[in-house]
Amino acid sequence: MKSFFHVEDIGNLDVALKEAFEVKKTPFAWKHLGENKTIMLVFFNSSLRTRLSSQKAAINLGMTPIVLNIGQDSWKLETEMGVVMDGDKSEHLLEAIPVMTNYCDIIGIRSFAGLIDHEYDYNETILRQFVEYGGKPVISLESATVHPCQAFADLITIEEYRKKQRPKVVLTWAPHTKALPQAVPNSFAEWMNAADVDFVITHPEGYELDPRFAGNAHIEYDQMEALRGADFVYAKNWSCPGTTDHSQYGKILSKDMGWTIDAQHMAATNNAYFMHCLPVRRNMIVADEVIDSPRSLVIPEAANRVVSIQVVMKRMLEELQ
Ligand code: AN0
Ligand code: CP
Repeated sequence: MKSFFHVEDIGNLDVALKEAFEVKKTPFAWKHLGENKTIMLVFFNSSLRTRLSSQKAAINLGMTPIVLNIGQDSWKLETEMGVVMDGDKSEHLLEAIPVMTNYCDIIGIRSFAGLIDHEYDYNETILRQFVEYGGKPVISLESATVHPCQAFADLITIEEYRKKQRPKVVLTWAPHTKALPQAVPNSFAEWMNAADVDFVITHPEGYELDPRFAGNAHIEYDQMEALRGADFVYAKNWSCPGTTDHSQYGKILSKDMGWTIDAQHMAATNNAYFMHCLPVRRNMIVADEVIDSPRSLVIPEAANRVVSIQVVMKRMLEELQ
């Protein structure tokens, strides 16, 4: 695996899930793979789960993680091409990338969408430079349009808790005070479309995800209708993807608190499990009564973040042997 951005990068999902459960059962069985190997984890943005789960997974595999927080520990990096660097950015990505990749065998990068320029974000302009100029395997730790480690962990969680062969999984938009990226819903949709589930997306009009990710998923604008009979409810806020009108990209079109997942919403489901990638704003995205209920999977879901990224690192290390 040269890079990990999309569901295709992991290959057959049944094989990947089987491997995930082996990794979960015996996390230290591949400790030899990481001997004398280093992973660089570069964060342009905040993180709790991703930074900790990726360090833990690397340690489980016998690999040494180095974490760099851009702009705090490092120089501020210029990411635009051809600019006169007379501002507060001391170093350009063009030098920083090959320097960083010289010090490691695998590199993971967190770089959120700027939510200003649709084309810049949807071309994955920053991560593509790491692929192009770094020459080392690249893992997206949430980049402009995708969060594959999260979506893989979500799939593992659904596989663990499903009671039927083909569960109904509903991705629902929920309100938030800030404009958030589409990376989590994009990847979740991409992975659910590839999995054996009955997948429905619900959101207010204007929040249509890019068709590259939404695929053939059923879109239902009536949230209560979408939730009817659901086995898993996956809540997430995202800002306007600007799919048909790029001028709307990154805007907040609704703060409708009627979309917050509360007990009344869950009553429409088939006693569904509640999922969210975290961090979550309580009583905006989800009511306390739901996230605190025994049907909430947010903690096991976060625990599976170690498993998903460990499978990815393991496969990359196997190719480096
Ligand atoms: C980020 C997002 O929505 O993409 C990270 C989620 C894993 N969330 C926030 O910034 C709150
Ligand atoms: N779910 C997730 O990626 O969490 P962090 O932003 O804390 O890493």
